[in-house]
Parts: sequence; C-alpha cells; structure tokens
Amino acid sequence: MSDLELTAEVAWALATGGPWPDPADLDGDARFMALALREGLNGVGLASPNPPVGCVLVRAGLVIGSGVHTRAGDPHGEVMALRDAEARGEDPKGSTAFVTLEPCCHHGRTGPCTLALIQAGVARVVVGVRDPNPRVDGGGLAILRSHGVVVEEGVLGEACARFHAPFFKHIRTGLPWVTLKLALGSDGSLGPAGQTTQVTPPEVQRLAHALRRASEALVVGRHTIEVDDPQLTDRWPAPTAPHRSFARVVMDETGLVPPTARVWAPVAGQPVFRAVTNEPTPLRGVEDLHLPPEGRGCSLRHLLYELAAMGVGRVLVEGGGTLAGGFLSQGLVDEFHRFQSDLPACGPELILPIPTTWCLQASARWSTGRWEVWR
Ligand code: AOF
Ligand code: ZN
Repeated sequence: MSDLELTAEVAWALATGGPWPDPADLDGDARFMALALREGLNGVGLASPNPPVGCVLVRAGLVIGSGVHTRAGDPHGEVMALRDAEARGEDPKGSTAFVTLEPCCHHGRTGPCTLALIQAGVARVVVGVRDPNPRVDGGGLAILRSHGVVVEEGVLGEACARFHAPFFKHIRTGLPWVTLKLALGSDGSLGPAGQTTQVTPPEVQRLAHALRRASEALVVGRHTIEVDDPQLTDRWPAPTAPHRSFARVVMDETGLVPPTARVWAPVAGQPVFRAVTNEPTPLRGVEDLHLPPEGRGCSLRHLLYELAAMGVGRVLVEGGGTLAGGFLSQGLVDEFHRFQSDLPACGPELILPIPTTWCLQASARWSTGRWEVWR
C-alpha cells in the first residue's frame, strides 16, 4: 500500500497500472529499466493491440537513445531507441539495451527487433519480462544469446509484467483489459436513483480523466446518460498522437436514449457507438454495435470481443451500478478503481457482486485527502 498525493503525474502512473518504480530510488540495471518503463508510459492508449514497449540504450552509464512503441504497424520500441541514438549522433555499438519486454524475433507488421539490435552491435540486452506471444516466447532471448549478446532477464520483472498485463491478457484470451471505475459515497452508495450526485473531489476527477486517456474505449450504461447527460470525452490535458482513437460506447439495447443527448455529438478521434440488441431508429453519426441479448441487457463478453476486433486493448467501464454488477458477476473485470469519498452520497448502498474468480488488480480509495493504493 502506498499513500500518494494525486498530482497529474501520479494520476497517469495509477491509470497505467502503477505506481511505477522511481529511477531516482534505484541504481544499476534497475534504474535504467525504470527509465525504460517511463518511456513505455508514453505509449499507453496508443499502441494497442500491441504492447507499449519502452527501451533505453545506455553506454558508460549514460542514456544515448530512448524509444517507445506507439502504434501497431510502426517501429517497435527498440528500433525507435536505435533511431534516437542515431539522431543524437551516438553509436549504439557496444551499448546495453534495457527493454520492458523481450525483443521480438518474428516478422510481423515490422521486422524482428533482435536482428536490429544485433546489427547495431548492441552488446547486452536487459529484459523486464518475456513476451508470451507464441511467435516469440523465449525465442528472442535465445537468438540474442546465440549471437553472443549478453542477456539478462527479469529486471523489475514484476513491474514490467504488471505494465504489460493488458497485452498478456489480449494475447492469451483475445479479450481487452477491463478497468472498472466507480465513484461511491462514504455510505457505499452511488447516490439516489435517477439523480446526479457529485461526491468526488476535483483532484480525484483527474484520475478519472487519466483513466480515460489510458483506455481506447469507454463503456457506460443508459441510465448514466439519462441522469448526467455527459459527453464521455477524453479531456486529459496532455497532447496525444493524431492516430489515437477513443471509442465511446453507450449500452442502449433498445434505443431509448434521445437523439438530443450530448454524448451523440460528434467529436474528432472519439467515435461514439450504441450497443443494441434490436433495430432501433438509427442516429446520425452513431454506429450501432449489434450484440446478442443476455439477461436484461446484452452479452458483455461479446461486446468485449467486438471492441478487441476494433483494436481496443483497454476498456474503461464507468458504470452505473447495474453495468458494473454485470461485468463483475461475469468475472470480466481486471482492475477496479473504487473512488470512495468521505462524503455520503445519500442513496442505497451498492452491493457489488464480487465473484470467486475475482482478479482484483487495484483498489483505491479517496479519504482524508490522500490517495491510497493496494496491490
Ligand atoms: C518488441 N518491441 O516494441 C513491441 C513488441 O506486428 P508487429 O511486427 O508490430 O509485432 C507485434 C508483436 O510484437 C506483438 O504481438 C508482440 O509480441 C511484439 N511486440 N515487441 O520487440 C515492441 N511492441
Ligand atoms: Zn520488436
């Protein structure tokens, strides 16, 4: 457990699966791996379904190049770092590469990073965690070693595995990573039914927006739209890459949300979708996602596969209570951010169906002006 002030930097770290090791607290290989992780943070929300691998090249204790993978189809983190070294007029020959994930050894949309590192004369490669992609899975390390490159594995391994957990889940199951965010009052309530309630302090709203920026899709239930009339946009103040897409998804199975709702208004780079189970009247500028009905709503697992097919690697679910309950009871939640205020929300207590297969990754609570995180 840690106790943190919620600055923009901390909010971004928490939204990307942190807190992350601080290079200033470390020395040796761990310090440079912490820097590689820091590079990797710049690719979150951009690289999916690929992992946002961070890489730094180091010679004689100095960073001579750094890079991150920010878009599927673009060069990987290692190649970006090699290019950065070249742009700085540095020769990577004899240097050490610190990489958050095992370098790839296959021809995918881009060539193998192992080859790029070998050809550049990199002498040592320090890896955070192995790539479970069956086309790599230890093969990258073996190829490097067979070319005489010294390979170290597992440096800040736990942090790197946590950082790449969304990619690991996607490669193993085909499903995106699901983060649930709920803002509750001190009474464990979301507020009175049908009424807007604001119990979350503004500095905690910062984390809410960091969570949106770290995700490629946001899902909310119909009631949230009817009660709050939100835009559901990503408004995190840092600039982002032009290719970023943030899908806003409203679960409106039978098409009851009126065309005047603010969420339907078009926003560049933030397409809006309506998840439906029948054929409601089409809305201009809104794409319908047709899903099989399930219970009183639609198949949430199916929704996740649809989103994965669009290249979404991280999904944020913001409620309300029924939708959160649906995701939780089906064991579809990987990470839970619980914003617990110290003010009551004055509604019924929300009983969350936490299943036995619960795979809670993080739980955070706002109280007494500090942010606490358990892992
Ligand atoms: C690395 N460095 O920065 C990334 C890696 O289609 P491609 O060529 O982009 O390959 C995608 C796969 O490569 C991906 O599934 C994962 O196994 C690995 N990602 N590897 O060496 C990187 N992003
Ligand atoms: Zn690669």
